[in-house]
Amino acid sequence: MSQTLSEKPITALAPEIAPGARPGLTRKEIVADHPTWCPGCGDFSVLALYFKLIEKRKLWHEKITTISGIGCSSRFPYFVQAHGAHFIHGRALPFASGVSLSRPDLHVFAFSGDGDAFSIGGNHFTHTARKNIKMTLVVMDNQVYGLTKKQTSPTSPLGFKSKTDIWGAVDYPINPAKQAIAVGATFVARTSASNPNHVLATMEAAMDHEGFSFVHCLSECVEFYEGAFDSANPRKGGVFNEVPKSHDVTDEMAAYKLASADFPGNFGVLYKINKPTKNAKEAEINASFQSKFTGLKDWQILQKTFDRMK
Ligand SMILES: Cc1ncc(C[n+]2csc(CCOP(=O)(O)OP(=O)(O)O)c2C)c(N)n1
Ligand code: SF4
Ligand SMILES: [Mg+2]
Repeated sequence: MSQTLSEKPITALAPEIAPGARPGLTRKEIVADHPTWCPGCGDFSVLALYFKLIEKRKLWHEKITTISGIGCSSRFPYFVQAHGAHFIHGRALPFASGVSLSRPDLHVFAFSGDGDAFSIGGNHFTHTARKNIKMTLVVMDNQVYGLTKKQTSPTSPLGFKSKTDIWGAVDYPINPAKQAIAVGATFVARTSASNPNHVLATMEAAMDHEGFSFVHCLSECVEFYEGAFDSANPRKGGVFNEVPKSHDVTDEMAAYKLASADFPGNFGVLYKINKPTKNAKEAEINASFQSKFTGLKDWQILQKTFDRMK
């Protein structure tokens, strides 16, 4: 990156552009490697809208981090020219939690697949949500394991034929939005890669939420589950029903009921409440502790703690 870092106090977003001030990133600056997804994969749309979000909100490289687990969808950070990590299968959230808690000045985005987030990473989803750690998790749900070439995932519908269920899936699928509300996520939204404007608006609202924001994004795997989301796509004869304007997003029971509607259900923000984040609570504890050691450097405080333990 050729630009020098700003000396100004760090904020999550770049300031208004004044003459001579550092501008936000352009799409050209944020695009990395050529995506290796199959032509027509829904994940292309999510990536393009992430670039748009970064450009629109004038984020700088060091103000955003992109973290993922393993899967086709989890290749995401490879294609973003910014800080990030393609981490272990199912473990994007613990990694993202560490970044979020130690760097309150930037926004953490985690991208997962349905298998990564709800199968191997299912426990991390629960605990990150209940702790209300500030970050945005976008799950690109294609209702199949794409990377490993068509196994049943936790969101595959009953009867789905795959390499692990050759006679059709017999296990009841989970409903990601319902699960997110139940485990304590403070922002829960549903969108679809086939509706670009909706994806962008949803990711933007999620980013602005002060807490754990979860975006369930339908993203078709054209190779192993073609047509899975046609019923939610008006261009394919389906319907894209938005969350009714009358819906109270702070009403947990109403949100749960709305999230329970038969597939494809309603799209938009289903649930949003404000609750102190783990980030804020830990910062408070740290500040009160550090106030007892004014004038000392972090390592000196640590040394004092070790000395006490002798
Ligand atoms: C510990 C471990 N177990 C299993 C795998 C094999 N594996 C890689 S990706 C994947 C599933 C990916 O499915 P999903 O998260 O839905 O992503 P998609 O490829 O569909 O985008 C599996 C089982 C692995 N890499 N590591
Ligand atoms: S296998 Fe499916 S999910 Fe993976 S890149 Fe191809 S279309 Fe996308
Ligand atoms: Mg998948």
